[in-house]
Amino acid sequence: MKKQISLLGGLILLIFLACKQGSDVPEPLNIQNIQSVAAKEYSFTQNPVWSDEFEQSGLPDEKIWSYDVGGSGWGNNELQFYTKADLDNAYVKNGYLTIEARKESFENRNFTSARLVTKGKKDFLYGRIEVRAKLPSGRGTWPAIWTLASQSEYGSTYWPDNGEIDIMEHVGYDPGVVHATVHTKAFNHVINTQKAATQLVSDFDQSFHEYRIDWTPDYIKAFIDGKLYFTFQNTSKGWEEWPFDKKQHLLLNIAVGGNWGGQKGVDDAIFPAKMLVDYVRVYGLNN
Ligand SMILES: [Ca+2]
Repeated sequence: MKKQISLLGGLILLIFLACKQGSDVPEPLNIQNIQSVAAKEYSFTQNPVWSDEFEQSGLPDEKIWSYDVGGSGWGNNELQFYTKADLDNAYVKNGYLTIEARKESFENRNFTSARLVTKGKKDFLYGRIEVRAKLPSGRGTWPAIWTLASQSEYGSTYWPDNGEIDIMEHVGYDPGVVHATVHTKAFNHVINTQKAATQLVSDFDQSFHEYRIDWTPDYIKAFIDGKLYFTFQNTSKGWEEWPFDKKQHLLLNIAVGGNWGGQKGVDDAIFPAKMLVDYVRVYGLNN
């Protein structure tokens, strides 16, 4: 009986200790705590902060666009010479910008084309970028809708240290396969660590499609006609992985040949090759 009493006493003591310990357990997370650790929701301005609908015929609007000029190969052994303000290679008509790659000798090259850039005119940090375009087809074409950093702020070399976002790339020998890609110092194609995804767009050269990215402090997402197919998260491990907290600018071009576009050669019979752009719309990030 005595033993039983001491057992009962021990049990009561254990319950008491358990209850006391229980009071040290942190309170369960309340709803507010949960919300503070959930992913931040971003939204964009209802109207574009800038856009080009390409409604004025002639050369592209010089308030928005400049030209990268030359036949240097552009780091990729590309075959074209990019001309400056030449209506043969870049013109606006009937509501569309056309970039036209042509087979013709010019300077040191056998092809001409154009590379339009907004650098110094329309530079932007974060936002939703929409470009509605119909792409060229044919082996050897390499159209691109993309962004580069407007200043060299990080690292020792402008590229890839300061980042590149490819909203749309397509190589003619692989028809319909559209690529979205991010390049940084840690992730780039030279060391085969680039971050990328593809989406099949079988009528890429017959129909217009909207190529888009949403760029926020936390992620870059790529869409075609509103369908998400690529997400690159900010790793928060420094500029080597995420240099995308500085201004970038937009580029539109058709390259000919090159390390990627020319992997299966160039079909001379496909020229002229045209990319038509219906609009470029850039929306700001809401606070
Ligand atoms: Ca238009």
